[in-house]
Amino acid sequence: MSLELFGHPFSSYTQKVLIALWADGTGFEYRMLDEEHPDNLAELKRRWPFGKFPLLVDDGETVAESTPIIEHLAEHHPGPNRWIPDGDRGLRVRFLDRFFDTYVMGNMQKAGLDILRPEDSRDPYGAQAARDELNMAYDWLEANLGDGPWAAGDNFTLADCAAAPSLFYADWVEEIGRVRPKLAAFRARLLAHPTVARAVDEGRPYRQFFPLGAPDRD
Ligand SMILES: N[C@@H](CCC(=O)N[C@@H](CS)C(=O)NCC(=O)O)C(=O)O
Repeated sequence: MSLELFGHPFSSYTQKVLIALWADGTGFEYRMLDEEHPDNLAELKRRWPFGKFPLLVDDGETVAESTPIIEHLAEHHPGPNRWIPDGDRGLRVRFLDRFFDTYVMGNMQKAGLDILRPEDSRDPYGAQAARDELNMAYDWLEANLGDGPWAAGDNFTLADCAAAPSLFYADWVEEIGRVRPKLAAFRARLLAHPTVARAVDEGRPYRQFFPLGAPDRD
């Protein structure tokens, strides 16, 4: 078996997959996407022209997109965690995974990355709309998260792999705040999970690259 993961320690979607790999104790070769490894970037683009990461390569087979990567791992390299349970609980996990990727991570990226555009190509209206929708997502989560401890109940699942990096960074863009105590407690619980704590630590040296400036916490 040869598993390679193309990614970067500060990338939220890379962290989503790393959390699953580490939690299962699955061995892999980390193909770091940075200036010191131009070959890795070239291979990423050759295998996946969109250039988005993470990307998994399993014995030569390319698997793109964080959720299908974790599903691929669950199918072909299962570990102790059940990333997507059967039945209604599994449906809830899949729904929450989509929710965190779309409404939290997606809006966090839109609001947070606008500043990287050339000044005359920025989209303040779109960035504000993303912030508004992020707040809507927080309110929805505050009202609809169960009593946990994890996103879909007692077990750490795919939904938590998506929730951890998305809430981690989203709170830097738009604070969850004290008005959403349940969501804030969930984020804190996620950050205390050993694999999430490791992902946060491995991303720490790159905090100066956070486009809006990283806050002095977490
Ligand atoms: N839907 C993709 C999103 C991946 C994504 O947006 N990754 C970011 C890094 S966190 C990226 O590739 N950014 C570089 C780019 O967009 O060119 C997934 O689930 O893996």
